[in-house]
Amino acid sequence: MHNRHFKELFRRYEGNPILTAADWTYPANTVFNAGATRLQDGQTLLLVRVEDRRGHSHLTAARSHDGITDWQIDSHPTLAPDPENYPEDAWGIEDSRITWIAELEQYLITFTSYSTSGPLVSLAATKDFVTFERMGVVCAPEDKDAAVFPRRINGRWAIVHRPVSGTSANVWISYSPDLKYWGDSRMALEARSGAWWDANKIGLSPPPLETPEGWLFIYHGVRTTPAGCIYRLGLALMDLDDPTQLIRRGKEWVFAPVEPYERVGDVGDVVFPCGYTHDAATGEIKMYYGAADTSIALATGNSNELLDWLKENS
Ligand code: BMA
Repeated sequence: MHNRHFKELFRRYEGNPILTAADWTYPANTVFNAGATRLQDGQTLLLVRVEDRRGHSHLTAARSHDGITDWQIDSHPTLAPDPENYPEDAWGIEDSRITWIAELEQYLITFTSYSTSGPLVSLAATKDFVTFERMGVVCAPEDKDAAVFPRRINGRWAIVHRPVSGTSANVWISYSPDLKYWGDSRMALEARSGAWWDANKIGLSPPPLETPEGWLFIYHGVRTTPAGCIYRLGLALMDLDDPTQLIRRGKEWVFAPVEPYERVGDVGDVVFPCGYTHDAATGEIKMYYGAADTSIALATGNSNELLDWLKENS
């Protein structure tokens, strides 16, 4: 259902959803909210959140040559909760975000560990998505929606995250000299209030995208309605040298649950991307999003168009 009065910044793949639990190599309730990256061999890798019938999640890799079809799915959990060594994994691990760190020649993966004290942010490193080095808890509960920036900013590593305090949940940035000790935390993007689509609760969706004009944030806003929550996506542009400084923020959402597979599922009315692949030459973004906490769908956009839209709509 397309509304001709609005410019469509993300075009849905006609074969959506691209992955469901029925595609899985072992029993799963749902597959959704996948981190994404393009591997050195050109394949697209999704690190998929797989929820089992206990309600606990783990992460499993799926690889594809075109990033759309013919996914090769690992036959077992690729990164499983490890509550014996990491008690914060007690109720599973969820919602990975993947950042390629050229300086370290490895990927850093943030994910939610669902601890008995609430969700928190864990960090892991990998070179091949086969073996992983767990780097512990980087943000205490309640915190999630985290991603590491792809390079140091003024000599320090930086992470976006979303702490929750009372009824307010805003996007923060913290810094680290060594990827272990994090601090100098500041709020970067504040939820709006009242009737706004992004009132009270927002969070980063995929990792920040570096553009010549600033760090592009695709973030989700959660609107609470008498019928439940609606998860939609908006855009913000942050300063390259100081990503806590907002340059532009879109007024309207740019992507929202519309199609049946986005509106109906275990949690209806949710579009929730945790990753994309970006072609620097053309600007093409393939955005992978969880649909209704049930399946994985694909929508395509262009970073230049997103930046142009922000100029006219912020
Ligand atoms: C958020 C996250 C996501 C989930 C969404 C909708 O808080 O936990 O994993 O997709 O809620 O249920």
